[in-house]
Amino acid sequence: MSVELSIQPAAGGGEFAFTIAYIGLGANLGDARAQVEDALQRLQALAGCTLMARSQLYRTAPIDAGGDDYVNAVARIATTLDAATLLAALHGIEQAHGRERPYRNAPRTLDLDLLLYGDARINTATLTVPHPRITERAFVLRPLLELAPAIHIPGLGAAQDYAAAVADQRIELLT
Ligand code: A4P
Ligand code: MG
Repeated sequence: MSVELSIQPAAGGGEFAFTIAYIGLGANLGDARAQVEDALQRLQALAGCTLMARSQLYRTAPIDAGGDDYVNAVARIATTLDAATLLAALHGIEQAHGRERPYRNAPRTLDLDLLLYGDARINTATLTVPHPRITERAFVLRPLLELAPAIHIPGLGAAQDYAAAVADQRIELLT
């Protein structure tokens, strides 16, 4: 079950260009579930973004990381922001949750990854899209496929084709 929300046209009804993007959300410090829920609200409230759909919440085993189980989810947004501006906005939401980065893959109050930005392929010093590990993680693939079962990842093909390879990673729906 995903929650669908409608996009509101700009005031005046004029045409406007937007891009469909997918955001991965994760947390495993503090009240992880509440933090992911709050981040979804903040995504909806971001100027230039409309939350189109959100996956259910999943409890997942840490991958390449230690600490507690994670709460993960994926959101689909429509945005008029360019990818770099969107990433900066995501970092702002992380900071609002007191995100600290003591070492790579450290436990975190909130992590927001830009998984997909339309069909763009981006490689800059600060942004790689599609997210480089998108096909290797059940905590991304499962909620992404819940929202978009037929989605294609630019340069990699159908996301569904990668599901079997991550079937050994523990992931369960949060109830
Ligand atoms: N960056 C480049 N491309 C992107 C992008 N597409 N989206 C840069 C977001 N950020 C991007 O990110 C490090 C740098 O990546 C940023 O400065 C940004 O400019 P970060 O958020 O500081 O660090 P991170 O999250 O530890 O790095 P990364 O590479 O996103 O980590 P991963 O690979 O996403 O792994 N296990 C479970 N079960 N659930 C999880 O959510 N997350 C991780 C993090 C490990 N294991 C996990 C989970
Ligand atoms: Mg990150």
